[in-house]
Amino acid sequence: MSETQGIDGILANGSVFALFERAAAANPDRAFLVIDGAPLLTYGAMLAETGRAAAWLRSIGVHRGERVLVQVNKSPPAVILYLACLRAGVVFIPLNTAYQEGEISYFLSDAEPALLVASPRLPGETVSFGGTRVLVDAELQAAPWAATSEELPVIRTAAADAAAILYTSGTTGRSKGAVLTHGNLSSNVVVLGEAWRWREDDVLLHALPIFHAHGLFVALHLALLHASPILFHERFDAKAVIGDLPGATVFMGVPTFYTRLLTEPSFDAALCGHMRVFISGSAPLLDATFKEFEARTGHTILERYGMTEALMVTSNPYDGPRVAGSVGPALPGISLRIVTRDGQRAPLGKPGVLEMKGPNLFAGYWRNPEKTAQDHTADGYFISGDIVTEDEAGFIWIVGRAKDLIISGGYNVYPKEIEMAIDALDGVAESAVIGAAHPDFGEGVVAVVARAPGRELDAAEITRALASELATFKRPKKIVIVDELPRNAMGKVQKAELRGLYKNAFVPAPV
Ligand code: MCA
Ligand code: AMP
Repeated sequence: MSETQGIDGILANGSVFALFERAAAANPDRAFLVIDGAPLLTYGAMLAETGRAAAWLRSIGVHRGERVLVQVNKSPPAVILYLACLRAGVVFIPLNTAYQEGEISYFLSDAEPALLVASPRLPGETVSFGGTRVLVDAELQAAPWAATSEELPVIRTAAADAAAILYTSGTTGRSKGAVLTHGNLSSNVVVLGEAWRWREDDVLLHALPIFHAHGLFVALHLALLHASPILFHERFDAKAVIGDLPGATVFMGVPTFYTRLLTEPSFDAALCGHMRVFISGSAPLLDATFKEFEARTGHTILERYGMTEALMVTSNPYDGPRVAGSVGPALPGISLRIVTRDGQRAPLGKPGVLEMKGPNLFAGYWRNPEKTAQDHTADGYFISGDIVTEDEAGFIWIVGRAKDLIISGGYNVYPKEIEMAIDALDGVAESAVIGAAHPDFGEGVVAVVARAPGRELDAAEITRALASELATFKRPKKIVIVDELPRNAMGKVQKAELRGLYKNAFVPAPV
């Protein structure tokens, strides 16, 4: 049966959870989450538990359309909480566990959640925080809905209703919440299931974090859409992944996952013989990684491209050929165009900014109509900020970024945000943050900091000062203190020059 056959009625419910309910109800005895080889929950149990959790949310006063802000480690109860929100029509807002107090205060005031679920080092030690009810992670682990006997049915939502808000930083240095609707999530997962030929007997090895689109909406949703077992890893660990690979058929990761697997001598073709597909995204997959992976395992990694605001946008074909360095053509139903600096459509092979439109496109930035308008064209295309070319076969090649962005290990770091934090420190005149090639993370963050006249600066002290302000992955892995930053005749800081100067900050210079 084609994945789309018969789902029109389900899609009419509006809730993406209705898709998962259909698959789970048809396969109640199939394992849902498997940890260390032990099935923890069946799909039938998942349905019952999310029903109770959704009823519990309502019983504590969290209603449809309200928001739940969540910063907890990846765990089965965290997955149930997410699914319960979808089921109850409550808007789920996951936060990277690396975020620090300074960042979280902002999210709390911006999102105004009805419930905050957080780890104890956060304000969650109290039972309420500025009117927001708080649940600490330890309480979540005890499944507070366990004693609830009622199971809330799947709430009928409109496809245009918000399902989740994902915060993404931006070139202005302030995070903004991308509002993803039930319709966005449903359409994207159905398209991906077909594009990647998901099979009834697939088993997903899931080692991605579940606070970003990749781990939450792509990996988790594809398994849920087909009631496929998930070999559930709380974090990526190359040796643990290798241990579980023989029982899996599908693996998804950021390029760092693949380079780390390749550093393991035991990672070989025999381990991967039964694997159906390895998928990569969130950051550029180097040609060298693609080729080394193929030579070692016989598998060509399937690279795809997406964004928080638009979910998955392009994909290399499942049935090949998968082209190293390209992210493939547009997924079905998604319209792309490439626009040059003067507003014209770029000819084939010529670079321009990628714009996109389709059922995958988010509903706008949370309470930020100005930014929403700024990032869309008059005819409703979203302006990605990625510079791309298209070849004759319709394959997209990402050749640069119009936005000042560093992607480190699959996490986005916006230099502006780091520069603002550094510039606020005593003794700093100004700073410029750039990315440099990094053997593990793809790009690593480098801060070039100019001292104020007559002041001394210490790199270690800057690092310490940033600790409460910035998530670990955003903190510069190298800080260089200088007297002044290079500028052009117009007085603009020359980041290109700095990138050249520090390109070997993390990798040896060629001899
Ligand atoms: C951890 N650290 C990092 C990163 N991760 N630094 C820079 N970049 C990172 N990505 C810090 C740690 O805090 C620690 O700092 C030090 O680096 C070493 O940590 P390590 O133990 O090696 O890290 P890890 O815990 O193994 O994490 C690395 C990781 C992780 C497994 C690659 O970053 C990861 O899971 N990345 C996946 C990101 C992802 O899912 N992106 C999807 C975004 P210290 O030593 O100071 O404590 S969604 C998206 O982009 C779109 C929609 C798309 O297309 O998918
Ligand atoms: P995010 O805001 O976290 O969703 O990150 C989206 C950005 O990640 C895109 O705009 C791209 O710059 C980048 N990205 C995602 N997938 C790929 C890929 N396969 N290759 C290169 N860059 C990618």
